[in-house]
Amino acid sequence: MSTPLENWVEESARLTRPSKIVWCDGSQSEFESLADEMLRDGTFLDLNPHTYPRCYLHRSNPNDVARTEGLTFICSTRKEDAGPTNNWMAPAEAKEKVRPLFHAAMKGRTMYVVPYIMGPANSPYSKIGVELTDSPYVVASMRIMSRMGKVALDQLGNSADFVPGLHSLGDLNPERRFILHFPEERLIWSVGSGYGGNALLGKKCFALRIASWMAREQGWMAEHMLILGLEDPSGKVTYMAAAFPSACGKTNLAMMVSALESQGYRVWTVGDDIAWMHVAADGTLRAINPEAGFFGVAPGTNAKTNPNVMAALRHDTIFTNVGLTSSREPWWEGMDANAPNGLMDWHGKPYSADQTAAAHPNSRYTVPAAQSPSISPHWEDPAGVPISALIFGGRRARVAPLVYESRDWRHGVFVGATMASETTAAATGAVGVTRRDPMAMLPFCGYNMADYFGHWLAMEPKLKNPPKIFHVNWFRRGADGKFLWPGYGENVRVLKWMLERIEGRTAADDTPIGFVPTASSLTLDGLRISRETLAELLRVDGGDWAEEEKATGEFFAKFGARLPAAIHHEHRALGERLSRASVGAR
Ligand code: SAT
Ligand code: MN
Repeated sequence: MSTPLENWVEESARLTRPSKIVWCDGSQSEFESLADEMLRDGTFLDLNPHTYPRCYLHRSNPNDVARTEGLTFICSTRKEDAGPTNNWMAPAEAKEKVRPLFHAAMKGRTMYVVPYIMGPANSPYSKIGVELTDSPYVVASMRIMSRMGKVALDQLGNSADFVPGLHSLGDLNPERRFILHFPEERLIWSVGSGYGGNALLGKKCFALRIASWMAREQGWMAEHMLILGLEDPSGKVTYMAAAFPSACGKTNLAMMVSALESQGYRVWTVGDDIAWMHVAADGTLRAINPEAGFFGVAPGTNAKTNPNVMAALRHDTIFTNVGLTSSREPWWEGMDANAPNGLMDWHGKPYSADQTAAAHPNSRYTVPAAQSPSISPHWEDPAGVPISALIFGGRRARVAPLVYESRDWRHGVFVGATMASETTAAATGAVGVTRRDPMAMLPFCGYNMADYFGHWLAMEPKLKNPPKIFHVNWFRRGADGKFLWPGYGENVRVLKWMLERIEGRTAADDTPIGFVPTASSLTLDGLRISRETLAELLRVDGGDWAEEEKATGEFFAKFGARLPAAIHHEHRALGERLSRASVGAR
């Protein structure tokens, strides 16, 4: 008798016609032989074995360098269940359209069967996926990003309880690229891309789009959030989860070297991108990081912005689309001051100074989480870590102050639902355009976002002590266009304020948008920042917020009658508080 997994592998092989099927065990020797094969065919270039042992550079096809949101679909039976913010195709139609692209797609190639666990191996919150792929780069990346191979197969046994994901590089033509999610059968199909979130199916496809659907059905949360622990001088660690859109600094925040270390505050990393959160028997919200590695943006990463990751990626790391120095070391913009002589760009061509960049702006490192000096001793705790604060944030040149605290859970959900951010290179399309990105889940929510807001609201009564909800903005700019806040390790000052709010120990101004720190409640010693700059960082501008309130209304209108009444209520309440304040100010 064959198992459900064997049946699906066989059925997929009949469709894709690989010349060989390899079941991956996740071992070091398997990785080494894959790496050798990729070195031979040019998929991998080796890096300096003395300074970057067991590290590789991969150059992707130049038309395949980021997630392609326009080619990503939620294929639920009913269009309304995908909602107005997702692309939708009916399941049967989607399969009819895309099946031909899989037909004999693996001819002359190997099909790798990649079983993996999202979450620590022995956690009740973990889930199993299996990816079938013809890309050895994907196999090598999945081995870093998840618990891959024998450990997953052993845990699965003969069970049918896994999320199947079929992936083929196809011909890498964006015209024939589709990333399809069938949430009702928990199935993923991805063809035509070998890149990151399009191809490592455990990550955005499973751990967010499919998992968010499952989480709503089962009463938990799958969120685009980092998880960190803030240690105070007494040694107590308070855990926080934070949602920011792609390429807005989640990894750097999660791995921060605290500017207040001498005062006893340090940050421990649990996760940098995705949080699965469940209500435990005692009513606490417990988070696990379903991933095992970091797939971080390289440009801008350096010894100042993220010293922990710089240390982590000195061995056993895969680099994608970065530059290559003459001593075979990876290089990217912002790593150090000047491009070294003899540099090759991400296409493999000699770099010249009139070029915009040597590394692609969405170039990445893929590194095992355990290699970070900041990794939390609890990062693989099967019970997860208890979350005391949820943080939302985006890239906003104006409007949003450095930090504010929502009035309560329901208002916090509204704050998350109204998040906006300037777009980045993590997805194809224009960069720097402000778009609404609720909870940083716009590209990742596997169902109607109005229902998603409803799900957030429905979590509150299950929680004994709902986490406090905050909003941050590290990216506010002054009239001269320069960032007002130094960011990075200095962000711990904001985390410390949050901790003191959680513990009821510090002051805030009650403003129409929520609680904003008083100038004296932030710990600023050792930081050179003028009183004017600080005032500007914390300012709630009535005019800007009136516009914001209007734009929010336009965004919400998309959801029609499906938008929860509580969200409408919060929107109206904000409007009223803003107009009362503007009358008061006159
Ligand atoms: O391409 S990924 O989705 O893996 C990275 C990101 O955009 O957050
Ligand atoms: Mn992400």
